[in-house]
Amino acid sequence: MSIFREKLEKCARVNDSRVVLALDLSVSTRKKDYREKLLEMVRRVLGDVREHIAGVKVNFQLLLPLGLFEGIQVLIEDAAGYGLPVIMDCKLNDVGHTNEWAARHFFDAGFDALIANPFVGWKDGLERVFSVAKEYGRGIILLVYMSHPGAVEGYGQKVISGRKVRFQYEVFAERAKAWRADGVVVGATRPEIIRRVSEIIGGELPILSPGIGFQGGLIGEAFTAGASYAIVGRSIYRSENPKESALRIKTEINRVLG
Ligand code: BMP
Repeated sequence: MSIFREKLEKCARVNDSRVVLALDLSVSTRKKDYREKLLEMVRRVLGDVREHIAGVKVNFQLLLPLGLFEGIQVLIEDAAGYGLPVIMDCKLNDVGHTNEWAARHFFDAGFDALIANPFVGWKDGLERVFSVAKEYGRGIILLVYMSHPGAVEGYGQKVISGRKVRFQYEVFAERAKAWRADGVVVGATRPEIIRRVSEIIGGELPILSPGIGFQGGLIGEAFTAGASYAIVGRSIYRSENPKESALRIKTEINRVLG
C-alpha cells in the first residue's frame, strides 16, 4: 500500500471520517487583496473541520490565484500539521513529458497524491506519471466515472476492448487495478456504477465519490453501493457552520457503513 493510502486510512481511522474536503472556495481576482482573503477563508474552513475529515482536495480554483509555491504552501503546511493528506485535483490529461513535469512540481510542492485522467492511455501518457509517483512515494487516483450528466458521453460510452463490447468505465476500472493506482473516482450520482466498479476492483482500491449534496448524490446510495470516501465541497464550506456540516456528513456515512 502506498504512503498516501496509509496516510488517508490513518486519518479516516483517527478522525472516524470518510469525508475528503473539496476546498473549492473562490474570491474574484478583481477584488483588492484577493489572495490574502482567499487564503484566510480556506485556512479558516480547514481549521474548523479538520477533526471531521480524512483528507483535503485542492483544485485549480485555489492553485491559480494562490500559486503552487506561494499560498498553496501555507495550506499544505496547515494540512500536514493536522496530519491530513492533500490531493491535487489536476485531472492530469496530456502527453507524457508535460504530465511528468506537472507531477514533479505538484509532488515537490508537497501534495500527497494527484488525480489523473485515464483517457490519455498508458504509453507516453500516464506511464511517466506513475513512475514519478513511485519515485516520490506519492499516490495517483484515476477518474473512472465522473459525477456530472455529460460523463455518459465519455466514461459511459461503449467501447471495443479485446473482442468484447464493454463500457469505457469498466475498462478504466480494470486499468486502475493493473496500473496499481491508489484510488478511483466514481460519481456519487451513479450508485449503480459505483457497484459495478466495486465488483471489478474487488476492494483492492478505495472509491472516492464526489457529487453528494449539491450535485444530487445521496450518502446512503453511494456507500451502500461500495463508495469508500465522499469528496464533499459546497455542502460543507458553503454552509453556515462548516464544522457541524462536516460532522453531520461523517456521522451519516458512518451510520450507513454500520
Ligand atoms: P461539490 O461537493 O461542491 O459538488 O464538489 C465536488 C468536488 O468534487 C469538486 O471539487 C469537483 O471538482 C470534484 N469532482 C466532481 O464533482 N465530480 C467528478 O466527477 C470529479 C471530481 O473531482
